[in-house]
Amino acid sequence: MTLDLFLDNIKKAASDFNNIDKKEHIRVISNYDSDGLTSAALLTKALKNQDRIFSIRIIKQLTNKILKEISLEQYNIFIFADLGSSSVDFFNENMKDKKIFILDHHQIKSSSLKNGFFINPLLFDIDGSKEISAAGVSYLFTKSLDSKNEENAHIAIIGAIGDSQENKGFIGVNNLILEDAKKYNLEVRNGLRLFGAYSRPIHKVLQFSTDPYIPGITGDEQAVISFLEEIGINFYSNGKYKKLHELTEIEFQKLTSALLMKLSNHENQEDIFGPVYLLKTESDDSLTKDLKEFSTLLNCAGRLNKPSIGIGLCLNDKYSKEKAQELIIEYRKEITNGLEWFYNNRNKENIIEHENFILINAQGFIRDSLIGTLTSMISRSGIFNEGLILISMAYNLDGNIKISTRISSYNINNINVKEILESILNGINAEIGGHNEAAGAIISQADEDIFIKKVKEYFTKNIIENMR
Ligand SMILES: [Mn+2]
Repeated sequence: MTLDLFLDNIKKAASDFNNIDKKEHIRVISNYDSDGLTSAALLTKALKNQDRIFSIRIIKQLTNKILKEISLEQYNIFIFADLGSSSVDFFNENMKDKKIFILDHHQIKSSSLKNGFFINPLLFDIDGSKEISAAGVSYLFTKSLDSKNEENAHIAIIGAIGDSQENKGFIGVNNLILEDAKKYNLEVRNGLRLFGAYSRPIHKVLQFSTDPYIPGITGDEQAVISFLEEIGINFYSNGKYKKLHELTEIEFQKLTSALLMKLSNHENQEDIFGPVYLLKTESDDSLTKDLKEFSTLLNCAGRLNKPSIGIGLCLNDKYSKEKAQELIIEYRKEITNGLEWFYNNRNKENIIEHENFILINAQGFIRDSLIGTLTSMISRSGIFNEGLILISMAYNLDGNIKISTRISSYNINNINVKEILESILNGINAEIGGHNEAAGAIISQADEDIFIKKVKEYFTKNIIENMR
């Protein structure tokens, strides 16, 4: 029922959009993460198909400064993807004469957009943190514009994975989109859910596995090599390191049972097996074969400030694919350095580990655009109890602090970290965004100490039970 109403709403918006004069320039504003870039790519494909004139701007966050800039632009038609839900009042007041399409899944402040279409699953009681992402909304919108766009469904799946909506499968609307994708280029296999399992050599896959975190293996190249030798896996032959799919059946079984042993104390031991999402048209060693890797690649592009490469990858652009390898090298370097910094600083002055929360103050040691990703990686590493709240901070170049909040492992208690962040920031000048599972904010560096003090106060006052 609610789904029908949601789809109706999308259809209405799409048919209105289809009536817009082809002379109108369409301005697309989207987010720099995987979900935002896939949304932008889906829109790009659809708008190109319609021979429309359009331009895209990718931003980190819809700040007041950027809103003001946008409101002064001369365009008449705007599409906001993966953002905009908390700016409806601004649009109503300052962009009255524009037509606005919001394709989003973030939390809503006010629901009535006067001058356009506000498409958000939350308006229809559909869980925007688990059942559909902005890429999913953008996909459904473009599919309503023209059913031909159904062939792009896999791009929406990449966005949903990027927003952590995949948990050994999908639920809700995402599942419908997955079924569409399977009709075309997507293949779902049951396999080893280790990052880079197709594109990277085995020893690297194990060394860099943070989801799950493999005790005595993750992060330690020498330990990985001894482990593989011990269990009798020949991971190097003919001058080349082998990849997982190059192992014999017997070697593969040896590896998986040895990994299960290593993870025997791990609650989610079986998590290393499950659905793997692969593009049929990509070769086994392609960086865009496995959608989980594809999604990470898009995050790299965004976070290293190269969003056009990310969008290009979704459009299967040759130049972008050539650049992908460089991106990943640069990104890995930064991530490895960031994780190293984290492990070296645990329980020192910059990292507080409390029974209800973890506070990581990375200051200038980690890039602000990477702090959210690193916090997500740490939250999924299995080193903290399930349901614990992680709060990270990193300086940006404007004299501000980027704050990221995540929940350790899966959100079993249905905690809303955005609400928690809002209460902590009460009284501090901040711009807050996000949803139940992942939220962020920007505050001034001048408020660093007061913020840390308020985090501690919040968690001493509010025992986890009260947040359930
Ligand atoms: Mn999103």
